[in-house]
Amino acid sequence: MIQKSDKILVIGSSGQIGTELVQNLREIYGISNVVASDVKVTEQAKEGPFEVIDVMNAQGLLEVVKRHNINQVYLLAALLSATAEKMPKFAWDLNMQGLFNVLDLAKEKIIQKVYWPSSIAVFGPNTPRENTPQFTIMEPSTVYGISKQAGERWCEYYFKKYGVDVRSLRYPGLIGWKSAPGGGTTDYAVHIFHEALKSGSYECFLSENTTLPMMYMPDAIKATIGIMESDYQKVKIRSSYNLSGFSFSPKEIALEIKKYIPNFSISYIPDSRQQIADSWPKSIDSSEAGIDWGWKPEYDLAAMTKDMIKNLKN
Ligand code: AKB
Repeated sequence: MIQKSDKILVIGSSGQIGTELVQNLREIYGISNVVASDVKVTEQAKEGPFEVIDVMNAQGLLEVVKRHNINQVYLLAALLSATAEKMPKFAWDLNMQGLFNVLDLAKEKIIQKVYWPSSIAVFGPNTPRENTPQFTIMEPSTVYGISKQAGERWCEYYFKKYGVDVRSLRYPGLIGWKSAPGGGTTDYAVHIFHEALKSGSYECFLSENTTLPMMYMPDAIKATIGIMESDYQKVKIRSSYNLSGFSFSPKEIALEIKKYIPNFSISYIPDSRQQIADSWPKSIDSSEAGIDWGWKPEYDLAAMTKDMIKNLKN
């Protein structure tokens, strides 16, 4: 439920999700009620309230929260899968300490609601890969996945022990035209569009039949704001919800792009990200999210491709 008094802080607001989330939240809550923040000043600072926040600095975070009377925090600052493998200790520190600093604000009742994203990376090589259920084997083999799985456990713990209203989604790979992804294994699904339009060819870092769960950004934003605005008692899972859009492989998305750019060509040179992708599910069962708070995706591969090409051409 939206309240006039809501004052929202988005941490890590200049990233792939944050850029679009801030725009959407501002349309709903008003520009002055949504404070964007990142570790450094970005172009976003010109569009509305903006603060420089290092989420590892609990005192600095508290000062901003108090100064703006913040009651909801969306914590998006994190290192993604591929980057985290390059700096495991820093990834663990950032992904965990950032979460604790925000959860503790809610535990102390300084803020009322927290959004924290999890990921399909919580699953691992022993997880059933097709239509992966909400509750299943979770033995992540990446630093990012380990930090997300631990984060999920802490979210549920803070909910049960301290009554913290924390909500979370396990994002699949996200595809959007407004902002670039950074450091993920699913990033190819965005780069491929830019390269197809720029040079007509793309060298993919995953092999042709690597099927992964993906989602178009408008659906991801709808789900994110949707779970945050759902009634408290409807959000029954306080670790993180499975979230699904559609699944495809590099070969399948290339074929879809060819419908608009017939001469487009793709080649495959798998790198270290292949191993990460091979440990993740191919498709996700998100029926709990549908039953509990009404999740339903709108876009499939064809609709997403059409919209991406139209917008990137513009
Ligand atoms: C990544 O590839 O690391 C992310 C994710 C699936 O969480 N996009």
